[in-house]
Amino acid sequence: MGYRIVVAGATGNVGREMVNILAERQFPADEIAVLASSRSQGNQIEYGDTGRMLKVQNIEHFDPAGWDMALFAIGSEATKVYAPKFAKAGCTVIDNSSLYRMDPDVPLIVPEVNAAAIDGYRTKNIIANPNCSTAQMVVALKPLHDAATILRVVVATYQSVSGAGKSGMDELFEQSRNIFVGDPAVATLFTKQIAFNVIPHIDSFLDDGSTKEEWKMVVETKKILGAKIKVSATCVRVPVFVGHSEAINIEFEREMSAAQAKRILREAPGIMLIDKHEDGGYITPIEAAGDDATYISRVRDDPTVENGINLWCVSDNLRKGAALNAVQIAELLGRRHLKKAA
Ligand code: 11C
Repeated sequence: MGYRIVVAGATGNVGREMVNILAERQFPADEIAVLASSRSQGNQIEYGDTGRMLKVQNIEHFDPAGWDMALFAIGSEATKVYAPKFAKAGCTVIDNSSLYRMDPDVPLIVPEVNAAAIDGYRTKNIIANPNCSTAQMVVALKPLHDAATILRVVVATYQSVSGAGKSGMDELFEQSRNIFVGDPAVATLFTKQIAFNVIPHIDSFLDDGSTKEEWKMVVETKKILGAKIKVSATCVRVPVFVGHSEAINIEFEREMSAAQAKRILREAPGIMLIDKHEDGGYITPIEAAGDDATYISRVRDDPTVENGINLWCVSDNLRKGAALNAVQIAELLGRRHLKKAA
């Protein structure tokens, strides 16, 4: 017997990827329900490239009783309404929004990194998926932290417009087209022109001058890897459609060289090390888009500190940063707790 699984927000960027990844990974589902707001009710979504069509149901009228788990990609406001309802009905919510991430009664999970923490899900019957920029970073940090204990991380991100949803992708496309034909590049979603530009601002500003995206990288990394790790982040939006990149500087308590780090990263789960010291011997977001791996390149010693390295980390923000991680959590929940499927 397999699972009865729900994807809520199935018509958005992340929800569509969730449906595709469930199909790609042949998730042991007996039944799949795809939900969205009333606007999309009745639309059809293909289950991966299987040819099987799923009809979109209105989340408002959906009864979650009898469903095993629900992957949520509906944003914090809607999650506030529907997650407690689903969880209470016995359907475990795996939530991609930021709403529950810092709730002490909700585990924040990246399966390659802190799988055992999932056992705490029963209190609320909700599991949180981290922010995309945190997810790929902790995949890279975890094996290094195990080897030499990370003291401090300084990260600058280069985040694609798909992190801001389909409208972010549309804005980059329209502005680029307008610039080529001599029309004004109007900024609606982003605060400044994103085409042929970069914007050092993602999410809202906090009192200390940092942004909420930067704050999330700090507090989520601490929740996943341990409160002692110091993180300083600068998050930047770049004119890339899919794939977030990060330049990461790491300081360790014990000895760690670039050569050691490469040996460790080569064997680590979820990571592909592509690091040739030659033109093009590194990974860029265009090459990571559509892939599951977190790519690491440009690993090198940082001679300005005692035990420090620098590295470049790239991943598909819609996959490992969101949908893939959620499906991996569903698989983990199945294996460790629900144990329904063969
Ligand atoms: C971005 N990282 O690139 C954001 C998107 O907290 O889940 C995901 C926001 C979140 O804009």
